[in-house]
Amino acid sequence: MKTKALFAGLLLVAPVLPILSAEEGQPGPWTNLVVNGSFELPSLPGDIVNIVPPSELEPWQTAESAFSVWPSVPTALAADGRQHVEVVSVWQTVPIRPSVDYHFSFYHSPRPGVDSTLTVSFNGFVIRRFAENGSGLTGFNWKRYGTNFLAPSSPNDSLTIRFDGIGVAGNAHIDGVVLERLPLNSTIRASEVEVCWPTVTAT
Ligand SMILES: [Ca+2]
Repeated sequence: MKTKALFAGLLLVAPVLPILSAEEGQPGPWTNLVVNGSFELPSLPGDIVNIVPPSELEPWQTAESAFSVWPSVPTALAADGRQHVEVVSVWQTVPIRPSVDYHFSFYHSPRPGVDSTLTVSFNGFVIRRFAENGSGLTGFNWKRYGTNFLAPSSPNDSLTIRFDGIGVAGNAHIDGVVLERLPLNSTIRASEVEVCWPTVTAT
């Protein structure tokens, strides 16, 4: 209980504590390093599923010939904004710095009526696999996954975040992909952050 109180106090005073300043040319903490993480660009008209050439969603990439961008409609809302994507293969490479703490999160949902699997990997290593069973769903059932991690100390200045989906008649959907540098000094490690950080979930 004392431990909880300590962390709660840390959160309350965090905004006035000195934090690491952004280094020259580096984005500050809480800047989303993922470009177009909510798939809101390009802004697509109407309430139909849009088949979009990969070049229009760069720097997102896919092994497919197009992205499938879904609109938010009253019966099937997006998790963030008004657009989200169905995953066959979707990835983006972002710059990171070694030995720095980051927070990664995204929303995911089965496609209604479809049973599928969603795999998430960092630089080719699978960090999580989700069973996405949309049987019985008439709309999206969004869940948020979040985790903190310490970037490796070895020289590695980029991180490829990749989503892969497998489904018979469609695949899982993602939205609101975020990678942020945590505004903490190096004496606080990920295990402590995970206890006190209010937005970390594992669903
Ligand atoms: Ca969105």
